[in-house]
Formats: sequence, structure tokens, C-alpha cells
Amino acid sequence: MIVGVIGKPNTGKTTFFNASTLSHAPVASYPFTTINPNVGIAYLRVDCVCKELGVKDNPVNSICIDGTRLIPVELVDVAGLVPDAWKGRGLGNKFLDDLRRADALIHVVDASGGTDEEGRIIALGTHDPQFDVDFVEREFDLWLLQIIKRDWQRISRTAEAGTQKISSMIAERLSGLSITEKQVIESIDSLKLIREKPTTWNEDDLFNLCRSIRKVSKPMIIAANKEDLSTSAKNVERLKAKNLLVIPCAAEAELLLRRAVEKGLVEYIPGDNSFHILNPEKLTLEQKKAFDLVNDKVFKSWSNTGVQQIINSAYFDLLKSIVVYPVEDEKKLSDKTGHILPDAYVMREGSTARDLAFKIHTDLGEGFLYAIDAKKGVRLGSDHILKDKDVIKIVSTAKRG
Ligand SMILES: Nc1nc2c(ncn2[C@@H]2O[C@H](COP(=O)(O)OP(=O)(O)OP(=O)(O)O)[C@@H](O)[C@H]2O)c(=O)[nH]1
Ligand SMILES: [Mg+2]
Repeated sequence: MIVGVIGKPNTGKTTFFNASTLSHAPVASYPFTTINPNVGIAYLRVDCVCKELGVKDNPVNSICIDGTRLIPVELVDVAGLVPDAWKGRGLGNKFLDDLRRADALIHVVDASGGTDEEGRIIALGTHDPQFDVDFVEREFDLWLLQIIKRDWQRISRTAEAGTQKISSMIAERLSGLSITEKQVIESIDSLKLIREKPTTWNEDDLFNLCRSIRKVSKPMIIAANKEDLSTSAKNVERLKAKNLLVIPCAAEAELLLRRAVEKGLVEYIPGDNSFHILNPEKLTLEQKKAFDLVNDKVFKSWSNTGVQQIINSAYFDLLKSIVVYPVEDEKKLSDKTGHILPDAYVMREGSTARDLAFKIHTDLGEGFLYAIDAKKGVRLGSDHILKDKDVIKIVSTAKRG
């Protein structure tokens, strides 16, 4: 699973990316700072099972801080897009190509209304961020439409002649975009388009189809960024009234805190509702001012920076993920070398015990015999559907380690 960061230029996409992945990709107050995609590791924040099991863990693939588990997930930051990007304006549809692999999108908007639709700085509060939400979605839809329309006449006729299904031909054209035929069928049916008669689908039908495919295959959360600015609160309310999932954030504040943690200046776990300065007397005046500002404009007004909440929401609300803890010794809850609760895996809801085995290692999946639910001490079959916070041992004919 991978989540992409999308939006017009200069909204803070790279700042959001750097804050969540602790990367150092270039950030600047002008459009098109990012050209090539940045791929990095962000973390999901969850309550670790170590608490409920009453054990002291020592994770390998993830981090546990006092019962808060941070689990690595992939995030990709791409170039900004401008109206008509699908036709090649700005950096063209390169950004869309860079998002091919994304399973869900975080749409970073400038909630302060201080940048125009091309990302140029304008007076605060003068641009409507809802305009950006609409145009970015439309660009995505038009880009899909362009792909489907390339040889629409031919494929719609082929489908009507009965040689091949329209859903499979559309899915084929969108393959490599993490879009499945099932999602295409779901979209066709939801619009009540007649699958056997694609030549009767008009331009609007095709556009709506693309919109629907985008919605099911690339679910989106709106990150209403720059919450620290005075004009943002009003816009956040307006965005929330019109869109399904909106979470306000302050990417810059999160970045400042994460860097401060790196330097040992503050105690802060991403997603916390406050931060703690370790040695206030050692701060420079400038640092003190910056922390005061973050406290006032972010924590006091919004309770958190929103960045962690958005990443969690992308994985849990949009992608419906669960977290599973594989172990090799179901009694000690450890791996072979004695690490307690070594790994935490993020999986889609509905994943089975066998899926987990394959995720750990192909050999383990192929030699799968059964699994053990370490919490209950019971055997599970290959098709057993896993739950969030399951601790599982896989028993397989494959020898590991
Ligand atoms: N006030 C405020 N400014 C922010 C915040 N996040 C980012 N910015 C500023 O917004 C500007 C653009 O940031 P970038 O992260 O480069 O934006 P981008 O969306 O990646 O831009 P492109 O790569 O050009 O598309 C910079 O001046 C950032 O400092 C925030 O939370 N609050
Ligand atoms: Mg950027």
C-alpha cells in the first residue's frame, strides 16, 4: 500500500512529506519546487498490543514508545498540478504518472487562501480552497478520461460485438494505475450504464465513469494545511461542510517539532496534543519564539498539528487497514532471537492468515499449514480473516531463518 500527496503548487506538500518522513526534500515559497517525486517512509501511530498483553516489547520493523507503536508506511510526494495539467500545462500530467501506484491520496490544500490556483502568493484569504479541491479532482478525472478515450470507438465496438468485456478493456487501459476490473464494474453499475451497450455511453457518461473509478480506486482525504494562519479557520469549516473527509493541519509546525526532537530539544511523539521543551534555559531567543508561536497558533487553537492524524486517517479510514503482529514463538510472543512483538504489519481489512504468511515470506505462504492466534492459543485455518491487533504465529513447512 502506498499513499500519494497531491495538490496545486505551493500548498505545503513537500513540507508535509518532510515532516512525516523526516526527509530533506527542497521546500520553497514558490510554485514547482518539486519536480521529481519524493518517496519516503512515514509512520502510522497506533496503541501497541504490548499494553493489553502486559509485556515489554523490543520491536524490529517498527518503534514502540511507551505503548505507542509507530509503524512504517510508504508516502510519495509529487509535483504540484495546475488547471489543465491533464493537457500538459505546468509540469503536465507527469504528476499523475507519479501517482500511478498510489492506493489513496492526501490532497494538501492551502486553507489560508493565500495562494492562487497556480500557487502564486496572494493576499491571505483571497482564494477559495474549495476551488482547488474541485479542480484537482477534475484534473485527475480528465486525465483518466483521456486514457480511456484514446481508442474508445474501437473498444466500445469490440465490446458490443461480444469478443471482450468493456470492463476488462477499460481495466486493461488503466492497469499500472492500481485500478482493478472489479472497481471498474462497480463504477459502471453505480452509474447504471449498460455494460453490453458502451457505444451508447456519451461524453458525460464517460467523464462520470472516470470520476467514479477515481473515487473508488484513489480515495482522498483533504489536508487543510496552514491552519496556523488567521484566515484558515473559516475555510476549514467551509471545506468540512462540503467534503467528506477534511483534517486541518500545520505541516510546517510538525516539521519544526520533528526536527527539534532530532536535536533533543523537545519531547514529542507525532500526533501528540502538546510538546514538552526539555531544557528551556538552553534555547536561543529565536527558538523560544518559534515554539511559542507553534503553541499559540497550532496547539491552543487546533489541539494538534494534524499531520499524524491525516496519515492515520489515510490508512485506517480510506484504506481500511488493520495492524497485525506476527511472532515465531506464540508463548513468548517473540521472534527466534527473542525480540518481543518484533514486527507490526499493516494489512487491508479482510486479509487472511495465509495473506499474512505470504507477506512475511513467499516460502512461508507456499508451505502454509496453519496459524496460531497467540492471544487465544487457538489454531486458525488459511482462510481465517485477521482482525486488528491480532498476534499470529504461522506454522509452515518452509524453514526460516
Ligand atoms: N504558514 C504555513 N506555511 C506553510 C505550512 N506548510 C508549508 N508552508 C509553506 O508553504 C510554502 C510551500 O511549501 P512546499 O512544501 O514547498 O510546497 P509544495 O506544495 O511542495 O510546493 P511545490 O513543490 O512547488 O508544488 C513554503 O514557504 C512553506 O514554508 C504551514 O503549515 N503553515
Ligand atoms: Mg513540493
